[in-house]
Amino acid sequence: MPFIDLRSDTVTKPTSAMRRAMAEAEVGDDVYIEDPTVEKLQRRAAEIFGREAALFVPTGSMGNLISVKLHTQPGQEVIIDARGHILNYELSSISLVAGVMPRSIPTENGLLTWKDIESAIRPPIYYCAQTSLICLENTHNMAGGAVMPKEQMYEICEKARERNIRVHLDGARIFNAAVALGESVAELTKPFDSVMFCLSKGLGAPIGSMIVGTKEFIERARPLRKTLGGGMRQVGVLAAAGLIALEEMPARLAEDHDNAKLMAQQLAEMPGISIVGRVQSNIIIFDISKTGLNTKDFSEKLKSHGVLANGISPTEMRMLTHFDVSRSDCENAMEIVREIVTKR
Ligand code: TLP
Repeated sequence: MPFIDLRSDTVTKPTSAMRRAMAEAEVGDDVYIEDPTVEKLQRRAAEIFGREAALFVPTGSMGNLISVKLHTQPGQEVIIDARGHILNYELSSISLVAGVMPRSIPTENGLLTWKDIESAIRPPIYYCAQTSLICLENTHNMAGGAVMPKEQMYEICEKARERNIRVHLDGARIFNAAVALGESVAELTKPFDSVMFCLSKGLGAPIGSMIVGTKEFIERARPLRKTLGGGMRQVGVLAAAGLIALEEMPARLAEDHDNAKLMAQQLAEMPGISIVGRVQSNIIIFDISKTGLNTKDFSEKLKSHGVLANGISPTEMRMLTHFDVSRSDCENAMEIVREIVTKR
């Protein structure tokens, strides 16, 4: 029996349509800007986001890093919420490569407001590092897939512009946010200076992310991608899967959200478990401290029953739904969790 893998939506395997498209992809050398499939993917991504240009990058982490570096000068500060992916799971790359200092702000639900941000902007005094960038994340991974409403993002972008501060969106799961909010990704992300989104999470492509922005921004991003070792050659084989991810997969994300809500409802009724935040997309974070188990032991017990899920702290577990887990997989996984916690 294969595992029911709830560790992440990054674990999805390419669909058969993706595999076929990959096998048949027309390719060229993308460092020479000659790969027609990559060009097509970039054009479509720019179109879908209503932007001038887009660039295919190997990972979301590289897309974020390129964006942060292009919006800042070494020695400046970047505002980011304390649970942000850029701050916690991309090593210290923005400090190492872009030479910037993250100023992290703790929030209750991972979703920064302009009020939180305003008080963290450094005064224009020569001995203070200057704030040049704000990074937002939508949906917010470590806040349990929380969705930042459009108005909140727009207000931050508008006020930041008045202060001459750029705003980058880590939109690894922006298509999930769009589904949850019933808005298009173009409308949701319109005021941002740049957006990174992932093809390789809920959209199911095996590899790849995109950054979108102005033509000028993307022209500056291309040499930086090469500097970081991300200049790829006949990468149309990946872009072909990315095109299917982009065109066909957003429509099915609602199913993942429904499955996550179903699991959250069931988890909330189990002894010792409490859901962290409100489950709005495909991510569930739940506290197990009152079960008497730590997350390491909990994960091991799950694994021995065929379910994979990781702890994000000694007391909190994370589960994600995606197209490689069906509704009945989710129901079965909940049966197993129930058995583990009620046996105690
Ligand atoms: N997230 C991964 C892990 O790194 C935690 C996951 O399993 O959720 N931004 C956000 C919001 C992300 O969740 C991730 C990956 C990234 C950026 C980085 O993407 P990759 O893994 O392509 O570098």
